[in-house]
Amino acid sequence: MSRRPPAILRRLARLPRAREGATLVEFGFIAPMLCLLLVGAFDVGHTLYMQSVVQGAVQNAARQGTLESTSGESSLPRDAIDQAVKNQILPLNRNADIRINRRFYRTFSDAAAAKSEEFTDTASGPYSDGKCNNGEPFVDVNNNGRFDRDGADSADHAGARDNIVYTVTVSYPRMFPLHRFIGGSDTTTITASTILANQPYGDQGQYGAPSNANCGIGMPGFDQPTPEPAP
Ligand SMILES: [Ca+2]
Ligand SMILES: [Ca+2]
Repeated sequence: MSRRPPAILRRLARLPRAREGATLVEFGFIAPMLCLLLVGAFDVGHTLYMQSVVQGAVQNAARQGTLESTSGESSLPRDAIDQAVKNQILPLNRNADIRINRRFYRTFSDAAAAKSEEFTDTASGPYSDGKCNNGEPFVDVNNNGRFDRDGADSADHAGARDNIVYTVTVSYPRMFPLHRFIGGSDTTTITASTILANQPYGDQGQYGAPSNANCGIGMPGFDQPTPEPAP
């Protein structure tokens, strides 16, 4: 008469043929990858949604900005437009940093080119840096007394028929911690811009002949647009 092996040994003997729980083990292997894909999809989806909201707000603000009441030196109507843009974005992310910039060009082609005003870089040394600084001479095409890397001028000086480039840059901490797994920035930055011509409520202004000026000293690697004050 043979004795039955202990229960624990019988269970161990069945273990190589056991299939119970295999699905759970397999899910354990793929779960991290699945979670990563879901977080990535949420992050991309939220970014696309923010992009569409910001672009829509920019288009609406630019249309209002072409009216005569928003042109010239007065900034009050423009402040109201900017606040309307912020009011559309902030409910989606209270921590968003919103920067708004207006620049103007006489023509659409100038706006599309965004060509820098010409300057003469220092021949050698730290100020031979592709930036306008160290008192380097530049051609002030738009006669505003400043070096303009984008060839544009402040919208404060814009008038009828001028073309305004309206740009909104929104930065906010990532909604989903994707960067902790795949690296990259912990901040999402979205930029939206548009170009619209001011309404023809008057004649368009004209620039005079370009003048010559000099950039400030500043630091190597940075434009120093404001000319140094006379000693
Ligand atoms: Ca330079
Ligand atoms: Ca200038």
